[in-house]
Amino acid sequence: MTEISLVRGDITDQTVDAIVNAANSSLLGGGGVDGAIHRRGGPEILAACRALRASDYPDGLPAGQAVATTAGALSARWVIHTVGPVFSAREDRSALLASCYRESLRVADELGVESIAFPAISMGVYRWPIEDGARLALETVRSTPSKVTEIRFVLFDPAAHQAFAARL
Ligand code: AR6
Repeated sequence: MTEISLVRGDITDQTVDAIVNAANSSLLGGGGVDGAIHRRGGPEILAACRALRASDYPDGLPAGQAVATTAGALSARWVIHTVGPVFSAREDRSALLASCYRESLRVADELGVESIAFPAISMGVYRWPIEDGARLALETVRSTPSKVTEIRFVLFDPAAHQAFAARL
């Protein structure tokens, strides 16, 4: 049984086995939750991302995929970086957003992770509408078989927290 919970707050404060980063394809940092994770996790995370770029992703990590690194100075053991799609009103990119959650859980399973924290992937800079993003996030994790026993959504802004709470 997987327990799904919601918390309003900062994902870098969470004590879980893995936290998920809403990264960009470069894996080299950015703003939003990505900036917060690299700031608090320290340079070890960036070094691990650079190594992954050099070894496995010379052209960057494609949207919808996920990859793990150390969590550096964070209390989590791992950071699972995933790249959400930029929202488009013309093209339905829901499958890519669902893939972010599924692939993150698959990587978590490979690592033996029991507890994981997700941010609202694509629902900031990438402009995904929050109600739809919340529905898709919850439906996807509920329908993805995994050995993870605790899935925690950590919502930074009140509107996102409200949208997830309305759906849970
Ligand atoms: N903890 C939890 N959630 C947070 C935090 C935090 N510390 N900080 C922001 N959020 P975003 P995206 C929320 O923009 O839309 C970056 O520059 C935020 O309020 O971080 O996937 C990357 O490098 C929003 O609800 O990610 C990429 O270039 C949610 O996290 C790009 O932004 C996601 O917002 C990715 O955009």
